[in-house]
Amino acid sequence: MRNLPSTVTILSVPFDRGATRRGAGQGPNAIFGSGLKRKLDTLGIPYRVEELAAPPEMKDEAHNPQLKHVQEVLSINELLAARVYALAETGVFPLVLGGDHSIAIGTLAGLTRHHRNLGVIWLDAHSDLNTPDTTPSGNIHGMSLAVSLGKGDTRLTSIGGAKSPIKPENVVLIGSRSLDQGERDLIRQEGITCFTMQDIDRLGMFRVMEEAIRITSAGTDGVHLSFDVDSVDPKIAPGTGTPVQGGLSYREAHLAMEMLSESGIVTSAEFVENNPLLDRGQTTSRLACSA
Ligand code: EXY
Ligand code: MN
Ligand code: MN
Ligand code: MN
Repeated sequence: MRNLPSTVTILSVPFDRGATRRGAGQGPNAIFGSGLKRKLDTLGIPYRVEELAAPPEMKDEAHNPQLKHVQEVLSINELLAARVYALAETGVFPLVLGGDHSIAIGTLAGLTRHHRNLGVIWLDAHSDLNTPDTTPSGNIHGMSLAVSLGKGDTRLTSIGGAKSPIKPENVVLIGSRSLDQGERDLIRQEGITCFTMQDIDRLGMFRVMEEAIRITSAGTDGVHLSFDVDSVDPKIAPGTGTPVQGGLSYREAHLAMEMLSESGIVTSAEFVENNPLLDRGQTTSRLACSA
């Protein structure tokens, strides 16, 4: 049994300055090209599509190697936060298509202006919990969850204005297998639930998802799914800029989505890091449209 959202607005965000490798900016078009609209029509879900204009590329005048392309990241995320907030206020399901994972900053800023106590399911090979002090790359897509927990550069944490920061106890990481030391420290300090690939091997995806659903829906007023396609094994989803071996199988990824759909808890979602320039036969985009 599925619970389908009543109206969806797809926000296409062709932005990839939060990552080193370019190409995720072409992710939304590749997903449309792989049949997303047909799929939604078949399921009978009414939707609208809006594309956010990517900010003009700026010369990184005050280049900060710990915070690369911060001006462009600020600019797209302010825009995105405002749109997501407006949609959430009118009861529409925001479905954000990235773009690199730095756009989660805007999505979550908009959502937490509307929701007082949001649950977050973060499916990702990484945890994106770096700050300018811990980042090994300076890439902001590796910092988005930390920013949404109120940690890091204040220009980033204040995107979207006054909001209720996400509480660490409402966050569940799934599929983690590439964590930097600073990220591990933060997970421990903040008590964030983290189901690594080893946990999935041992417990099975079914139990992991049961727990994730229980934790993120307990006392919350909405649940956001942040789906980084690099959570899936690169053999199945090769079109991504920071692939890590040993990821989710096709069936594990499907089971996760099926259980979330049945639970009816998800109030918004984003699909990010799909890079068609690195994809083979658009298998990653097709996976994003499969059901
Ligand atoms: N942890 C690494 C960094 O911060 O540079 C890699 C982050 C990759 C982020 C990808 C999208 O999830
Ligand atoms: Mn990510
Ligand atoms: Mn990732
Ligand atoms: Mn399925």
